[in-house]
Amino acid sequence: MSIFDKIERIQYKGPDNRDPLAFSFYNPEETIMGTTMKEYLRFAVAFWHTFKGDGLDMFGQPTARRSWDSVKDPMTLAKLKVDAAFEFCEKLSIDYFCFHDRDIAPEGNTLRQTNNNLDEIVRHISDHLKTSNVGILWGTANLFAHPRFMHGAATSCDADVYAYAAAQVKKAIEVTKELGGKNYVFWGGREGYETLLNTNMSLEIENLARFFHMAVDYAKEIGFEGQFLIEPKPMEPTKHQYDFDVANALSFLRKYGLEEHFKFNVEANHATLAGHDFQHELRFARINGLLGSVDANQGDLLLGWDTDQFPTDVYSTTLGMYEIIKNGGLNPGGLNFDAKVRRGSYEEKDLFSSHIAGMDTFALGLKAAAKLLQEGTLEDLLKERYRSFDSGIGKEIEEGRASFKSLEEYIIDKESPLPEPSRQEYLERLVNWSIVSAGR
Ligand code: XUL
Ligand code: CO
Repeated sequence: MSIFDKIERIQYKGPDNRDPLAFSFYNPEETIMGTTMKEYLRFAVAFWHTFKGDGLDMFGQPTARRSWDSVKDPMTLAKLKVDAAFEFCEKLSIDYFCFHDRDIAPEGNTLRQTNNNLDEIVRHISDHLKTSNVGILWGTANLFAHPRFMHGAATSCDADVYAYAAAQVKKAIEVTKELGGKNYVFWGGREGYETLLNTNMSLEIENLARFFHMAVDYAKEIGFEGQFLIEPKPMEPTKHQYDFDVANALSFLRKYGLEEHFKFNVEANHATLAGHDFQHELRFARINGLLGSVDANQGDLLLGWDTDQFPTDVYSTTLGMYEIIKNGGLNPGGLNFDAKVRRGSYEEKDLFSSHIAGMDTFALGLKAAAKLLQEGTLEDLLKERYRSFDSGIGKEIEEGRASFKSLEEYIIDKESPLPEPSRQEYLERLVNWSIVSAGR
């Protein structure tokens, strides 16, 4: 039985293609710098946006028209959406999807009933996994939608809510393991505060660290070998979220002895909300050996909230893929489209063409980044810029042999130094060149 029966399997038609339902740049088996595009990009669909999103916003009603709209029974609907997810991924040649526990199965009256619902849907997913190439990139727990989490989950002021969250994550890790999930994500949706006037910040942060330690211990106990990922975001829905950005979350991980158990899931729109660009967050995670996975989307810089748009800005994906290539790829992570179609793009066809737009934009970004690396000018100029650290006094500094006294002695009678120009405009032109050249 087919759900998207009007859509055929999406084909690659080359750079001149204008068909919204065909790829212009994403050619899965094409090799870029010795690796297939498919392996570099490792795309995933976000179950919540694509199969749960209905176009509802703060000002207006749902707009989406879906073939499952007439199905009312929650469990029948849940199974149908799983069928839809597999068909959707297969038609797009996307090998993974990501889910929150509550995306895939409805809640019951108690956690036990909810877990039973979840188990039934997990069995349904497992049946699909037997015959499909599609798998799970990561699972996670929704600890932000239900009213019980209004003051947070692992940072709640209420110990029963904390216990509920722990039990929920325990189950979500089990389920992710059962489905062969490659990673498990922690996004601290409401792990922050609205006002410091009622917030015991130190207790909340310490409780969060204890929560993560319990998760690490439990994963070890049940033999879950997937990578744990923290997904930083500075705010929204809270005024301030504790995992503000990669740098902030890294210092938290280090302070509480958690660094070796986690990597980062960097989301483009979260980076810009934190006042960084996408590349900054990727770079900071990468140079610390902690770039694990990516939530591929983009924001609108003029709107300034988490708009979760499909990534169509090639400049940003080029610089993003530059970091990802230098990271040696993302495996076992990938590029999850944590992105939703605009409210006006309400047809099922738009679900396909938006993913194609995102995939093509990342594929072109990958090709452009590879051009930049292979052409080499950027790397050469970078090396050149820091060459004073390759010998003499610079080498002494780099090797930790310098002191304030030795540096003073070295410089005191010299003429004032003048570093070389930055050549930023030329470098930006090189990025333009790489994009144009990759698009040919
Ligand atoms: C919210 C967000 C989440 C996480 C998973 O901004 O990005 O969807 O990716 O909980
Ligand atoms: Co996300």
